[in-house]
This record gives sequence, C-alpha cells and structure tokens, in this order.
Amino acid sequence: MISTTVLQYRRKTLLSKMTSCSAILIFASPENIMKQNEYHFCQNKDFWYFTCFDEPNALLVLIKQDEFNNQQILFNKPKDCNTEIWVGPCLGQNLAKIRIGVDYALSWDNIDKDLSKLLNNIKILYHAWNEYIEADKLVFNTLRCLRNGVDSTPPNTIIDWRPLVHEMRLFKEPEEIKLLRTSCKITSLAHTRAMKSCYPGMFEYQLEGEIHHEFNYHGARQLAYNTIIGSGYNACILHYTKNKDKMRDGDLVLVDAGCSFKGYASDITRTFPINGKFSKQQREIYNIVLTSLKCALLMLKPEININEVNHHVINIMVKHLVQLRLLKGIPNKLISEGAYLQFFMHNLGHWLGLDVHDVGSYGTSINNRILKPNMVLTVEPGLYISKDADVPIEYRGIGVRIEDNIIITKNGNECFTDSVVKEIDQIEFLMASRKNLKNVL
Ligand SMILES: [Mn+2]
Repeated sequence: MISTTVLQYRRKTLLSKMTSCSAILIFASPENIMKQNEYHFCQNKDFWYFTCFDEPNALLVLIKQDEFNNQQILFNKPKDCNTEIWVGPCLGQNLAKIRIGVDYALSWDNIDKDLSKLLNNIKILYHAWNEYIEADKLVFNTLRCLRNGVDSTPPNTIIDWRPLVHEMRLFKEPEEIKLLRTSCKITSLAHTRAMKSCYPGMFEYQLEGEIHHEFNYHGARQLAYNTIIGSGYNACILHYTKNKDKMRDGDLVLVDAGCSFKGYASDITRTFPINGKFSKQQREIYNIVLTSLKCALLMLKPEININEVNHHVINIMVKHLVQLRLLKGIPNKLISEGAYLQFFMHNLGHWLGLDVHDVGSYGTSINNRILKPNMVLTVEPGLYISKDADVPIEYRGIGVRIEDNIIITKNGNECFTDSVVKEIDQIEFLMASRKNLKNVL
C-alpha cells in the first residue's frame, strides 16, 4: 500500500506547482446507488492518488497562501452508527486525519458553509469541471455565496488542475512500480492458466472464468477493463467482450485481460491455438506480430518517441505482409498510402497506471512525447485479417495481438509481463502439458 509519507510528498509536489493565494479541489467519486443497491464503488483515480481513501462523498482541498504557508484539508463523511450497521465502518474525521496525514478533516455534512470560509479571499481556484454534476454544483454555489456575501471575495480565476496532476501521475514512484509489478504478475499467472485450461468445445466465457478465478485468488478483485476472449474471427473485433461463442478446433483465441491490484492496472494480450497447435498460416501471421513486438521492445528507451517505434513496426509488418502476398505493391508506397491500416488499425501502446489507459499527455502527432525513465506503458502490435479481406481464404479471420507491459528504465526498458510465454514453441509446449485433456474432450 502507498504510505502516508508518499501521499504527503505527492500533495507537497502539487502545492509547489500552484500559484500563491490559490486553492485546489479534488473530489472523490459520488456514491452509485440504484434502487437501494450500491453498485461496486470505484474511487476517482486522481483523488485516490493523493489520499488512498476509498469512500464516496469526500473532497481534498489544498490551500497555498505562499511558499511557506499551506493547509491540507479533507472533507469526509462523519461516523454514523446507523449507516454503519448496513454498510460497515467509515473512517470518520479523527482517523482520516491520521491515516491520510492532512492538517484537518472536516465533516462532509457542513461542506457548504466550511468550503465558503476556506475559499474566501483566495485568488485562483483549481477545479476540474465536468467530472461530477454534484461537485460542479457545490463549486458554483460556493462562488455565488462568496460573491453575494457582505464581507467576502470569491476567486477571480478558475484553472483546470488535470494537466498538472496527470503529468505527475505519468512518472511512477518506487511504491507504485511495486504495485504495478504485482498487478502484472497476477495477470501473467491468469494468462498462463488460460493457456493451460483451454480446449476445443469450451465456451469463451468459461475461459474468461479461468482468468477471473486467478485474479480473485491472488487478491485482485477488480478488473482493469472488460475481459476480451475472442476466438476465431471474434479476434478481429477489437473490443469484443460478448465472450459467448464455443471455441472451435483449429481456431486461435485472443485473450486480452488485466486485473486491477490495489488500484493499479495491468493489460496483457496473448493469442494461442485452441487445440494447442498453430497452423501454418496462423504461425506466419503470429510470427510477424511477435517480430514486431520484439523489435519495439528493443527500441523503447529514454529519448525515443512512440511514433518512431510505431513507424518501425509498420515497416516490419508491411515487409512481411508483402512477402506473404497479403499486400501487393512496393512497401514504401503501401505505407504512405496506409494500405496496412486494414490489418493494423490501432496504436502501438498507451500509458498504464491507476487507469488502464492511464492519464498523461502523448504530445501531438508532430511533437510526439519523448520517453523518460519511470514511464509505464503497453506495447501491443496486432494483425487482424477480416473474414472479407481480399487475401487467400486460409488467412481470412485470423486475428493476432501480443501485448506486454513495460517500464522505461535508465538505459532501456524492463518487461513486467515476461513470465507469460509468447514464443510459439513455448506456447505449444505449455499447452501440450494440459492435464486431463482427453477426459474433457
Ligand atoms: Mn492495452
């Protein structure tokens, strides 16, 4: 778990980026209630980053008078014995102050009055509009109160804090690297389990169950995103999550699944043959994707940008697709015309952290972000040959993606997801060891 010292350090860093005489408001997620049943509560990731506090109806306020004077205040729900009988204990003000390490913890019940007092005479207010209606309403009302008050002055400028905070979240600290590593480890175990338990005739949702069992077993009870189990040409539907079909002998299955462990996401994809043996055409396509991935992993290091790597990957893919006669023409021309886009139509990767598509700017297409140590990202080349593609029939419907999670280090990168195999020989070897396969067949 992230320590109180780290939380304090993060809030101090944020304070150092704020101007004098300013305040920042970071809201927790509101409660999700439908007909008296609570949905699973998912904390706002920015709020979590600064508090590791998992209750709804809360607000973190940081006030900076000048370089030397600042205050850290948390609003949270007061303890209430009646509610606690139903939903269990809440932290309350006394414990929250200690555990989160703020200067004051105030009751959420008096937030209207107390927030006005805190923001009086503040010049600049940092607020993220349009996250929650209730939060926006509270800010509007507070500003109106201050404007209408006899003895009060509202802030005159409102700034969105998201660029500041998201830039911080892009660079991972040692404590969160540890959690990301564990998250990736659990997801790797789940993918290995999936390979070991897959057989023809099994349903996609049954394979999904194997994955989710492994997540839960290791204490990762949330998914980072909805699990994708795409067998046959379902693999070509990029966000296929129906996972309802029977898996056929001779097809591949694409498994894209990741757990969230103590808030930190992992995001692995593996593609393997349902019966444990790649066909000639599956092997050919798989090898192009694997070669692309390996090449990207060699290139990703500080001072390079993802666009450059992406460009290199596209070169490799097109060269091989021409060799297989799946694309016809001169490679450079095929690239400039975007002919490969029918087979590879998504980005090479994305940031990874508290969110699966984590926050942080990628720069612009011209001014692409330069990689630096402690950035964590996915690398996920893929080839998807639609069942209607103008290619020999034995290639149609083959979809392959291989996705690893890496951290940029001082001299290169470290792969967090190496322990789940991706070489063809290793996959076939692992799947040959499936137990009791004859019984289930
Ligand atoms: Mn991904």
